[in-house]
Amino acid sequence: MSQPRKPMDTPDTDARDSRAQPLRERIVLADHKPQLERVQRRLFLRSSLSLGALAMLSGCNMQDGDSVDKVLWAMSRWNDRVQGWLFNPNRLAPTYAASQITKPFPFNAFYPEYNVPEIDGSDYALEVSGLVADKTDWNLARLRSLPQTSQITRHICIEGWSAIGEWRGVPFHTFLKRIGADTSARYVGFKCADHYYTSLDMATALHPQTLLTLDFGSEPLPPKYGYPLKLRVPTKLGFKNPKHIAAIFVTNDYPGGYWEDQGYNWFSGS
Ligand SMILES: Nc1nc2c(c(=O)[nH]1)N[C@H]1C(S)=C(S)[C@@H](COP(=O)(O)O)O[C@H]1N2
Ligand SMILES: [Mo]
Repeated sequence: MSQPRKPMDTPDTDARDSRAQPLRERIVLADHKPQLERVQRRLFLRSSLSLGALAMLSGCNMQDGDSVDKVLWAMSRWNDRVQGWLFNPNRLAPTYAASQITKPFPFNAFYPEYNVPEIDGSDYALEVSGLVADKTDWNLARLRSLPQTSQITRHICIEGWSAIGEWRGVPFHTFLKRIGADTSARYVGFKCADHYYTSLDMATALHPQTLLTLDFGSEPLPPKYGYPLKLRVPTKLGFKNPKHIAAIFVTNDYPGGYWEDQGYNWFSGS
């Protein structure tokens, strides 16, 4: 960036002096919306960033021996914030006809299908914690007593496949309101029975199509597709759709995720 302006364009000296601070504190985008909009405009107008700008935006100084990985990871976190501003959280994902459903629907997890967890629905209890008023557990009967809705949407996996499926369950915003979640909090985190974990921004958690899913088609979720409970998030990539959910928590502390912590872009959606 040739003409430095604060805060994204903080002059080089500042960028160097502040390197010890956490990225979050140096790039306080939320508090600098007008400046962010200027940066966005420039990013759209220009097809590429200079190395200096990349260093400044990411908080990494590659001359100091930062790895490309570290820089890209920092850029990815920065990109999350930009995307959060760019995309309207109420934009709907496309829906499809029953005739378009993919059969058989693919299985995916960080382990092979023969290691899918076996969960006994009769003593299942979903834990709820963090910034919520009502922390009582939820068994399956109680989850099924809430209003249910169906959707046919496309699941897109970062590994290069996609498939259309039908899921049924409780709109997640209904559930969050029911447990008295603080919807001004930043994140909703998920812990799964197979030790997978992920998290969503609150806007996506409240999105009208985000579904706390109990059924796949007209049947309870088969084990491989996340029995007894998964979150279907059609506005996000597949890895942000946790299966076998054991616990849900509302928090202001960035919870990360299994793939996110290995460098996948946290926002990963539209
Ligand atoms: N608990 C859990 N949830 C998970 C995963 C996992 O390994 N464990 N993998 C994610 C990924 S990368 C994908 S693509 C989808 C696959 O869901 P499916 O088996 O229903 O197609 O689940 C997501 N949710
Ligand atoms: Mo995936």
